[in-house]
Amino acid sequence: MRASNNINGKNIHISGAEKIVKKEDLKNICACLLERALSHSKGTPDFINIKIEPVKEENILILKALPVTNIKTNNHKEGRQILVSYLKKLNVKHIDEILKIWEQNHSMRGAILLDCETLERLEENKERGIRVTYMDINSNNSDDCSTTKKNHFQEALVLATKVANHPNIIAEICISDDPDYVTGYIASLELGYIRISTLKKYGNPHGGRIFLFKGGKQEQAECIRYLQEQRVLVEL
Ligand code: WAQ
Ligand code: MG
Repeated sequence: MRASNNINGKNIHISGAEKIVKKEDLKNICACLLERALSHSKGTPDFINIKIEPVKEENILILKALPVTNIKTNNHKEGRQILVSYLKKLNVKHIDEILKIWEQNHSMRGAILLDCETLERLEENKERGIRVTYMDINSNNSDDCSTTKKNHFQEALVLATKVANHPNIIAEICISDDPDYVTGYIASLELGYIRISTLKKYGNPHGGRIFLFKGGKQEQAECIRYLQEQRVLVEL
């Protein structure tokens, strides 16, 4: 599902969500997604799109959720230092430049895919970014809307697990674009999901994601395909 608002001719993203469910649960899940689109703190959308596609069970990759580490920080500056320390642990170069690129790009629907050696952005559409799709938690619970209610942490863990499991992704860093959600993370297969309690100032409406890529040209295309198309269910 995706919901947006057209403000002065500009398309502003309000809400989006992905589900992989059994056919018999479709009706209920669609109603839940609609409810989610209509109750976002960013406002009432004037456009909602719910797209439904069949998925073959044998095409679904099942992944184990990344292990989670919680780090308490008192303010966003402290959070930033923690983030940098983990990037150093991963031997990432050009950290200042990477953080600048990450912070200068707001209101994208997707993420920046950055070659962390050349600092080249690899998305075809740089305004939109790469949107990771076709993923969900592996759960049987669809009797109510509990699996479609916005749960920043759980959705991020699903996305981060999918992203980190690509062999050419070194790390992901993320901050919500929700003004009142200041917890962010850095994730990688090696580090797991490192949750940093304060990574931006309360009230700041800017956020975004950046995926750090390392590899050759051919691997780039394969990585983009994986991020956008591989069906993934994540076991918590
Ligand atoms: N694929 C790629 N990028 C995305 C996607 C996606 N499916 N969804 C969102 N983004 C990008 C986009 O640029 C958004 O503006 C930005 O990420 C933030 O999205 O453990 O809520 O949905 O509690 O606001 C972190 C959770 C929450 C921390 C992240 O992101 C925790 C969050 P949001
Ligand atoms: Mg958001």
